[in-house]
Amino acid sequence: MTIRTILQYPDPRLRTIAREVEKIDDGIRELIADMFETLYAAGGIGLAATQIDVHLAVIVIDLTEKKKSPHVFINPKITVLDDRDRGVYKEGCLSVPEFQANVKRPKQVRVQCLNENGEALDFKPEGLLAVCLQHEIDHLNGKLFVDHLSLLRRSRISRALRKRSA
Ligand code: QAP
Ligand code: CO
Repeated sequence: MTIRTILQYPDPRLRTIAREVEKIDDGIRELIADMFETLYAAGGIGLAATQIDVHLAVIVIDLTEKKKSPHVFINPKITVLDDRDRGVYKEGCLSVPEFQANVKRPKQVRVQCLNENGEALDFKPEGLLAVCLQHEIDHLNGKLFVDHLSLLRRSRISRALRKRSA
């Protein structure tokens, strides 16, 4: 298992659209193990493969931050069930370190995907899991939570991060 480097905003590779996983083989199982290793080392709750520069539709989430509840979501499809029912959550991202911002998202969504054993899942996540899945599925589509903010706030964040890494 390897801790992989997490791409940092505004790295253009974060804009890559992920491909679907065709077969859950040893390569995918190794990717998943590395993603959990990277997630836990960074102290996060969710990571998309995009963030480690692997452009396959794989997400790992552990909301407990105690390595107790690892969940894998492969080839997720999301459906918004009620566009008017939205909630605000203060989000962060391992690719946008030390920045948080309120993001408004639908509360009622349906997710269809595969787990690490290739079994089909079809469920309606609630609360933080619903927020986190939408955030991570955005990554697979080359989208970041800062894209939900105003252009002014976004340019301030990218300037501050560029300065920090310079
Ligand atoms: C996405 O984010 C998320 O800035 C996962 O200094 C966040 O794991 C979904 C993190 C909130 C729903 C709600 C961020 C760790 C972790 C930082 C993360 C930092 C250290 C972010
Ligand atoms: Co993120």
